[in-house]
Amino acid sequence: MSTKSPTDVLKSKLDAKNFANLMAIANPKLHAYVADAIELCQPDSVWVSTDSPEDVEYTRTMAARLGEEKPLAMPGHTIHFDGMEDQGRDREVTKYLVPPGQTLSKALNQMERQAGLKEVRALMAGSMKGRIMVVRFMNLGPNNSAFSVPCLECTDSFYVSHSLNLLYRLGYEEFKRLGAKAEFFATLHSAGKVDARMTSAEPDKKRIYIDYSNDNVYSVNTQYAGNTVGLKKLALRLSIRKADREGWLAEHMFLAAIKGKGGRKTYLAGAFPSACGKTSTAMLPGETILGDDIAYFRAVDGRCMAANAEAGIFGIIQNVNSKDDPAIWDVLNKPGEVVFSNVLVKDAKPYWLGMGVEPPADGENFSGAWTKGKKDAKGAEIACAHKNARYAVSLKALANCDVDLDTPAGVELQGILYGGRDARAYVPCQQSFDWQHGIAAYGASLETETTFATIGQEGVSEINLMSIQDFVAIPLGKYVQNNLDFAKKLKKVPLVFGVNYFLRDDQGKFLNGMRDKHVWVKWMEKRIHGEAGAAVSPTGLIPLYEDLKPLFAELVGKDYTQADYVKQFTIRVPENLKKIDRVEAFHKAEADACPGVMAVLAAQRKRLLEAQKQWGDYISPEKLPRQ
Ligand code: SPV
Ligand code: MN
Repeated sequence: MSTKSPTDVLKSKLDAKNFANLMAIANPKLHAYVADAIELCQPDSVWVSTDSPEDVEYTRTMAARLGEEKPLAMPGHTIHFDGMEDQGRDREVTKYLVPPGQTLSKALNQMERQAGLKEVRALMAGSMKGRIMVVRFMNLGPNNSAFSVPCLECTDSFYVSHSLNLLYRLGYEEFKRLGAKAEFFATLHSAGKVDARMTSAEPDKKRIYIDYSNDNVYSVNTQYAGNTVGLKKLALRLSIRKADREGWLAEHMFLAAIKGKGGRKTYLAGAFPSACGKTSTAMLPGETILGDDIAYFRAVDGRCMAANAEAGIFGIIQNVNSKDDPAIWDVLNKPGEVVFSNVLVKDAKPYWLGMGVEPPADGENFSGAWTKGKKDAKGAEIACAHKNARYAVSLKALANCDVDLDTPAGVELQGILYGGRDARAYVPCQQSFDWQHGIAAYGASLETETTFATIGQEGVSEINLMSIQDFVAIPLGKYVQNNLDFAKKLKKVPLVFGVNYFLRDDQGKFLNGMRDKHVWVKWMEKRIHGEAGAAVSPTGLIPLYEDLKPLFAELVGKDYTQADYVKQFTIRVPENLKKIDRVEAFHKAEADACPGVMAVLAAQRKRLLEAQKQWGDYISPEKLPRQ
């Protein structure tokens, strides 16, 4: 522990201007935090961003000058590379620091707090020698709103600072306004030792530790934004705890407005695990987007109000092409501020997988100089771009950005949807019988497969409840219970839907087309307004053929046949019974067996068994009674 006061530490490292900018925020806790970060990481100097246009520009300039980003041919576009072993969120080294006497669910990666602090602080000691520490003030949720959560990030990466500018609301003025009242989340990040390409050079010493009892996060020896931009998944973990304390919800959900009859707008939120169709559902042509990753919900006068915690998109850039994702394609192909990461670059142009353009046979990618056929250390061929390559862009740069993105009151939510990666059981789209059924049977039963968005083996089946399991920093059962209880605060409860874009037939062929999701979402919009019927299946209320046929014609240009409908919506009783067994076993063993969930699953099993007795194993939707 230092003998110097925080003010003395700050005075010794900050020049007069930066010192004044920091002190303009009257928050002693914040001063002490920055002083501790300085003493620990020992940067050469400290830069405090005030969010002025010059400061925003300085971040851009420094990211380029230090080689963390390189300019691309298109004005405003840059490329950033992360190291070979730093291409996604790293579950193994991301841990909650649990104080003595507390426990978290078994499914959550955790360690004893003191031991964790000792380990991560030792790795960060002196980590910023020779570098500048950047101090950033940001805000989650719209500024000056009940949703706002002030956040501080100290980092030695101007790429991280640049990402903050694109993805979040600037918060220096908010911090000044709040002064000592700001209860802020704080992230301390250091890229650690870097190589000549400015990528973190010691991946074996990568650690992302969440000291939740203090609302602090440590991140070291990594650059990948999902591990380093504190306001993203690291703050989501802290937000879930804050929401638990204060009686609201922080969710891993997109937020979008769907147009309907007479131009009405209906707001939907949706949870999908990474790489399961979330951004493309939030970006359907003709609709408007408020967010693609993290939403906050609050009950206000009995209504469910929602806001995007973020203000930009850190999106996967695999299979983004002009046909399937026109709005994203547009922004990635015109001048404007975009940071690409881990794509292939040749002649200052970016190339990615599934772009619809033949990539060049050489260039620079996340592995350095790349030529087709290049192998990694294990002998596996390195693709031209990483599957988890990303782009960062401000939502306001999108032509389809919703006008209410920054509205302090948020927007009124009328529906939520949960989508997994379930090859076997759930139909492509259904509505729950009520809120409890939806939360338990769709959200808390969400099955998926691991994808490239996290480091490790792909294609392993797992349960990822509400697609948020990696980020739940309270006991899982408590998190689910909070979701179940939330409806009690509402007079108008949003409808809950389940979608599954990954159902396959017995030959392994997908039963959904890429664009079918637009039909499901428009059907939901009609259900919300009482303009579509439904059949009652054991797992939920399913669409009627006559409502889907015109939607397919209008939105997909497809002649949707009765046979297509039967294939997609046949209830597979044995597969659904097995699904319940898996989900129940998971909740019993790992997720504290929330009683509300167990009761809903038991009732669903009973309905399935009764239906099986009446109609057999595979039930055509035409046989089911109408609502
Ligand atoms: C996800 O993987 O769910 C993301 C990107 O949204 S990350 O920042 O890596 O979490
Ligand atoms: Mn996400």
